[in-house]
Amino acid sequence: MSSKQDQIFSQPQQISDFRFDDKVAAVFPDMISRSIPGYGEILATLSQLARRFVQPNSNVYDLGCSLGAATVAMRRGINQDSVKIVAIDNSEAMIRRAGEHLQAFVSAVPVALHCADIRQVEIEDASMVVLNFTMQFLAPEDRSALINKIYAGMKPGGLLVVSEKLNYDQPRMHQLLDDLYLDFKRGNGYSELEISQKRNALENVMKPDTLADHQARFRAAGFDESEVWYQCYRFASMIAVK
Ligand code: GEK
Repeated sequence: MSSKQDQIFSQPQQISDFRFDDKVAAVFPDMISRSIPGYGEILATLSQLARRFVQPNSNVYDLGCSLGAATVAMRRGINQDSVKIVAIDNSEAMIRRAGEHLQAFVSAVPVALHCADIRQVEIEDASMVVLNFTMQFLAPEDRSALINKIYAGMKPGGLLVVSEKLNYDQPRMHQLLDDLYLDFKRGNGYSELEISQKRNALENVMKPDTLADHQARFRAAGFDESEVWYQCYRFASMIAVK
């Protein structure tokens, strides 16, 4: 997916809370691939996981789909009949552009795109559910209810994938992993001004949990098995099976 270069925070500006508006949607593929280590590998692995876990006559959910990159990846891996992907985002700008992106790829698997809040949608007959860097944007007090609802709407053997930025309890480890991450952003061409202005814009909007928080939430919802399958610096992708 090609897109314009992300220069949103390149000039000094009055910083307000980060929003997934039209300006962000227009540069999103560039922004996310330069900001999340392993983003491409994570998408490629979603294809492989979809091939292994998606069941016939089931639904697949991409929650907080942005432009639909995870949907495109999963669609590529699905080899079962009567599967529908439901892709949801509450940013109107993202959903509009996601529709255009999805049309660029041929597939027999239908996709229903909805502009909605993932806290409000029903999850039914799901064999795979993906939250690829979405949960960190929900109010922390709403996260358990979402995972509980997903568990209840999943078929036995269904797979949940949750990718997130993490916090660490040990201050020195947190600082080191954060420093390594900032070097990754510098290496991808972001200036000190861009890095610090984006950080300020995200401060009230993105609230990472620790790995232990995520694991406890999975367990409390009923997932007996969960594991981290990918981690780089402060970014991880976790899987849980019902
Ligand atoms: C990808 N998964 O490319 N309801 C619906 N959508 C929401 C909500 C909510 N309550 N809160 C935030 N979002 C994508 C990347 S981006 C990650 C996901 C990032 C949406 C928000 O509008 C945005 O599109 C997305 O979650 C997070 O694999 O930008 O770091």
